[in-house]
Amino acid sequence: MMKKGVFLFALALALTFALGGCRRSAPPAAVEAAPPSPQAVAAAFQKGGCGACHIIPGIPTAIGTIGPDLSRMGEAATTILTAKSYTGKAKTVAAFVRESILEPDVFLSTQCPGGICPKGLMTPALAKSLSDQELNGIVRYLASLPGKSLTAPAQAVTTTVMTAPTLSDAEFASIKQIFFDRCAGCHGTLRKGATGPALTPDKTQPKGTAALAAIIFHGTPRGMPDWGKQGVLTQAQAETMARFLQNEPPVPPEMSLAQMKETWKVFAAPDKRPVAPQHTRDWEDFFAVTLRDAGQVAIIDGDTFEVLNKVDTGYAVHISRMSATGRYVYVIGRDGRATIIDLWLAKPDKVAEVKTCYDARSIESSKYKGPEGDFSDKYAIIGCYWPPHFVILDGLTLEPFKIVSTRSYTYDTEEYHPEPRVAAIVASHFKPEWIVNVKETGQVWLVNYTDPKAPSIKMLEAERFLHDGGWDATRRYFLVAANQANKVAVIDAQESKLIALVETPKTPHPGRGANWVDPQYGPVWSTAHLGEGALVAIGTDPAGHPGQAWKVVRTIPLPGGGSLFVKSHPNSPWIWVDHSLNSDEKIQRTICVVEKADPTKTARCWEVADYGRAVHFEYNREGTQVWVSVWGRADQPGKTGEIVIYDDESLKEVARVPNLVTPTGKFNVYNTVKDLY
Ligand code: DHE
Repeated sequence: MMKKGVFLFALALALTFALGGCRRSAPPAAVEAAPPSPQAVAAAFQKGGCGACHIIPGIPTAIGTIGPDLSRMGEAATTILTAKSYTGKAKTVAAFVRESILEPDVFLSTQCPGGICPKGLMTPALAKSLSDQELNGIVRYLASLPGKSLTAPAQAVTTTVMTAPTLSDAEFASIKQIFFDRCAGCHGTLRKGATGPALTPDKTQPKGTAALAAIIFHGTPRGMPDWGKQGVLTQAQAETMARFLQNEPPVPPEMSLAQMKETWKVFAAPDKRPVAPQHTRDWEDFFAVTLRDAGQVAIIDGDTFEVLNKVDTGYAVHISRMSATGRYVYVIGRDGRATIIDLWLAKPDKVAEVKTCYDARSIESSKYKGPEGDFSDKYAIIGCYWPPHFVILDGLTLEPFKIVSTRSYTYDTEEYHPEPRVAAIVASHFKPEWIVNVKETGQVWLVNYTDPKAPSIKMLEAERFLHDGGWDATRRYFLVAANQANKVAVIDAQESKLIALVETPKTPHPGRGANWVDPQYGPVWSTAHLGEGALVAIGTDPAGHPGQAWKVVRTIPLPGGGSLFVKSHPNSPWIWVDHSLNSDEKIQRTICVVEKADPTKTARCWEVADYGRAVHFEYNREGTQVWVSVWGRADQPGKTGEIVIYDDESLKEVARVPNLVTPTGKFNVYNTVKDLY
């Protein structure tokens, strides 16, 4: 079956820009008798940008996979017209094709990646840029598929448009920053692609401005956010971004140790800090909560739910991690600014900060205490996206002292990569080692910090593109998502080797995952997925359950894809899962629980709020309450976001911490120190 919904979504936008005014109504208009030339039809497809989202036979650049493959459009239309589920007005195949272009939401195809095409994915505005003749040519051609094919002309069209559109200096400067803030995380600063596809000019120019702008504005079912619909980008900005993407990417500057040190500030030297907590609160049950768009981390008391302080940090803090003792919270901003917060102060506050990169996602502390030394709270490590390197710092002051570049060669093809970004980092409990995941080269580096000025590094070959992951319950095995490969790589931290690559559904995204004991298969670790509504359980007990180890032993269906995080706790009967990036407004704020005792299905799913997206979970120390973020919008008073706290036994709401600005990740001190999830 074919999509009505998406096909010309690219096309639609084109027209928005061109002929904003003139509207056509959908069906009747008969296809004119004289068929347009193949050249004209190919040019019309190109003008509408249809190939950005669809595969269209005869159009070499039409290889998009955001919407349905249109190779059998006419045949599919015939089937749909006779189906009871079709409620549109079309009576003929041509009328159906025409309706699907002009009123794409009348019938939603089931053939988008991940299932039914979301409403609004293809905008009727695209068709406005086409003349009647062009539209009719497209309709006639699609209605004839399969069986016909445009030949040579499409090639000619392609070569004529392969030039980059221009931008003014002001446009370039502002859109470059927006790209860095919003897009570089998935596509790479040099746009070579990772979680999102490559956006180099050879890929973007054939799509053209209209189609690119449509994707940027409306998003895709594969996880590209709908920046326009979210109100983050205007139509004009989407169009400027589309032009920017067709030009060569600018290369940002490097950063030296001297430059890092210029940003280094110590607000309270270690010898000026308290030797015991200055309050009587249970600081091991504090939560560090990212207030994303406020550039702050809130420290919230897990017993009383009081917000003890909102500490100014880097922009859009990505994660917080605890020192081995739990006294310090290490925080990393997307802008590469790291902050250390002392929880023993009467009012928990930052004691040092430094910027070691322009773009970063990970930070970790040294956790090893054993025969090789006590490294508790001694060092910190920051993983950077740009420049592509990691930095080792003093654990108490954040003084940076060692930079290690991750630029190297892809694990499989041994090709040089200029931007291998550092994704998740975890600290081993068995050895004085950090496990550093290098996204683009697909390598896992085991970095020994016994002599951190001269760290020894073992480079394991794993898979691309490494993203996020966590320990199994014994903390011997580290499981990390290679999200583009639809795999989870398993590292044995004790033996220092890769032991498995587990096939998963589309685009695994575990956060740190969830550990639990399956009634049938024993100890398992779970991840959900961005690309598919599925929660899987992977066996993690090679000694006790060798037949199940490093295999997906269970796949539990979810209401939809777009999941970012799962969570559990040894004391909990549940596994919790979100759907934050689902394109459906209701599903994106729906969370589900799966019962460990009956893990064949979700036990309950519900909407957490009537606005925003539900994202990320964290337990209190005892594992009796679960905190869920409602991720609102910083510019919508009353709906900026909040945290909802549930009783983990009854699943009843216990409290809300209201009026927080876009809360995302929440990190309980005790659980983060112990890696309980
Ligand atoms: Fe994250 C973890 C990267 C988008 C919230 N995110 C991680 C980690 C990486 C990463 C590498 C693992 C860190 C570790 O364990 O050391 N995230 C990226 C991206 O590159 C991406 C896809 C795009 C981007 O531009 O950043 C991205 N992440 C998001 C979001 O949009 C989220 C929801 C909100 C935000 O901050 O922008 C988000 N990411 C989080 C959170 C974690 C995380 C809350 C930690 C989960 C945990 O429980 O450990």
